[in-house]
Amino acid sequence: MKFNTKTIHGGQKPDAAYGSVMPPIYQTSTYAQTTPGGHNGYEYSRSANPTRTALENALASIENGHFGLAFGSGLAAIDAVIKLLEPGDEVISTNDLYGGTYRLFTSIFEKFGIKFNFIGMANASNIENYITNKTKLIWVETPTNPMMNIIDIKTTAKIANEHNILLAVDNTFATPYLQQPLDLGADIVMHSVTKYLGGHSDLVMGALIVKEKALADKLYFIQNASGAVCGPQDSFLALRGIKTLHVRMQRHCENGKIVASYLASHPKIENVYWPGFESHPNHNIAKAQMRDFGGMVSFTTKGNNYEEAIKIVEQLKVFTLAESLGGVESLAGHPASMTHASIPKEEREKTGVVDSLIRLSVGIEDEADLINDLKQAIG
Ligand code: P1T
Repeated sequence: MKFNTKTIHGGQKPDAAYGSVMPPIYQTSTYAQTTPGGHNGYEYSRSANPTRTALENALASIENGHFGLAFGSGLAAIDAVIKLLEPGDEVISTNDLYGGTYRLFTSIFEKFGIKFNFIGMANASNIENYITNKTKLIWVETPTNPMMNIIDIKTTAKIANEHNILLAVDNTFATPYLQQPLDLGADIVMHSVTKYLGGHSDLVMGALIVKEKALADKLYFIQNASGAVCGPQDSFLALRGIKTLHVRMQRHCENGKIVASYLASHPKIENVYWPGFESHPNHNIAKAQMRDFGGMVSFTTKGNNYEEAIKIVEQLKVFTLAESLGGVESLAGHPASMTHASIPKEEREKTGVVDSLIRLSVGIEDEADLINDLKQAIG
């Protein structure tokens, strides 16, 4: 099955009871048993729920994995991955990443004795400098949030494999429409389903997708034992969102290119971060591992003035000033004071998250309205 068919049919079959094409929302916590243990595969909805199963099958299919697991948020999915580790283990992570992931790693898991090295991975071979015999996981976001750095998944997977280290890729910004990390050698794909997969800014959810059964079993054990699952209503919405992922992503990419090019030509703009530019340091890697360049664009204004950046995001009218990304509507954010405020200023500025940085999630509205909105807000 090709990708554009998998988004609609992958892992799906009509419901056994009445043939409904969409799975029913099985709004139930529990399932009747004929005798203790005598049930049809479902006994309690933390362990499994048929609507969630339909979603998990769709997730596995679109990422070319064999097993999908859906969680109550993206961070809950990341939390489950780190719970594979033991005190004393080490993780090598991208230094530019979602602020909430950084906070989870440093404020929660460091105190349980897990050590995190946050490093630049623009040159993947840099990873080798940080590998010790305690390194158990490499954590990669690509494109990164919010600086749009591109990390070479294939080379990273080769390094991870040679040292018997797990590679997890946060594929939230790219989605499987643009890149499929499991095919490039990653062990785990993670999503904030809240974003492009859901696609309509109406739910919070996370996902993990893997190929290996033994790894899936460990993650399933953690999912059930820790309990951070999503409910059947949200599973239904995510499944509906996934069905239009390919058409939405195509438009996000078209509009992203138009917006990035407009900003690059604006005299008040200093830097535009978007992997589609030939001047992007890892443009060639982006071209090799991604089908297109996505709808996320970050930029800074000349003079790096905090107040000016705040004024711009406040004046936008079609773009909504809000956290999050990946919905049909365009959003603008100020990472230093919003999504990345939990990263200390010295740390975030090292990776380029400066006071004038603005991040756009370019939606699928008419491009003329988006450009006119930016024009009036930037001046
Ligand atoms: O918000 P949640 O569903 O828990 O997902 C966390 C997360 C993980 N990974 C990436 C790359 C993310 O961007 C996020 C969430 N990000 C935002 C809310 C944001 O505005 O950047």
